[in-house]
Amino acid sequence: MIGTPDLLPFLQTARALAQQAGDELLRFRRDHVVRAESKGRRRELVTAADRAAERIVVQGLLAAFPDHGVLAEEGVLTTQGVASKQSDWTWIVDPLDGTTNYVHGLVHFAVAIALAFRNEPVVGVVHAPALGDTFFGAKGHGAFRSGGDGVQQRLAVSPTDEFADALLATGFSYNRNEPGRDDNTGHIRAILPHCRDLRRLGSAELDLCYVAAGVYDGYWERYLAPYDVAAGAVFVREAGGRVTDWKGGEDWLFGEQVCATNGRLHSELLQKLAT
Ligand code: LIP
Repeated sequence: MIGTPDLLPFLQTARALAQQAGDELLRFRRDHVVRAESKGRRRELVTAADRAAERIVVQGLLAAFPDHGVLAEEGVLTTQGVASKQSDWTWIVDPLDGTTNYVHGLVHFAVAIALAFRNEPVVGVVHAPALGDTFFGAKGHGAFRSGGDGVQQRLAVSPTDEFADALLATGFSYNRNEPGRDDNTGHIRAILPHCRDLRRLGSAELDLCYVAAGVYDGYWERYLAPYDVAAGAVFVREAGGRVTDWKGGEDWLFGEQVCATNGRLHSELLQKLAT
């Protein structure tokens, strides 16, 4: 259904590993009291489940693709925040996007795996085990949802073209009270009065999936890391939407500013983010 001879094996491996890691997240939360540790800032959490899921994914990727780099959030088998090797191909892994939701017993959390070719994500999988939803896609071949509700769908962004009709989403970074950091409340004041409504579900990767699926018309957030956005961005582009930084440029993967929309509302959302 999807993929070229080049990208299909990558996608298949990523889907299998995301499934295994997602099963581990569910098993862990069923069998243990989840203890959250702070990653420095008190509100920035990590759990043994993040680490167990990352081990499954990274071990699998290193074994399957020894020539590729792996950049993983928790640094369990690799150095944190650093690709394991220099390569044109880098896997970008968030073993548990939405850790706060996971810790508090909410269902919006996901395993996210992307493959970037020269820093451009070209393959993505976002698996939300508690929802039973898997989003997957590859550049040039579309993006899809295999749903826990039994629905298999090709993703397409919404047709909304009036800002007043838009359901938007955002997030709050862990950077909040640090001096000089933008806590997003100014943007919310600039945007909320002009759109239909706003959501904050707590997983950036799932937020991007919902833009790709036409559920949200747009999404913005600051201070995210590549593993929070790489996979979902593949789907938004394949579904006909736009992903940029806040200036409308390409520095959204490492630039800590992401704006994703159905395309029609992109310039208006960027304008509001600039105010
Ligand atoms: C989190 C997100 C959340 C975002 C946070 C954080 P984590 O990722 O996806 O939506 O607002 O800033 O990055 O820490 O759960 O992997």
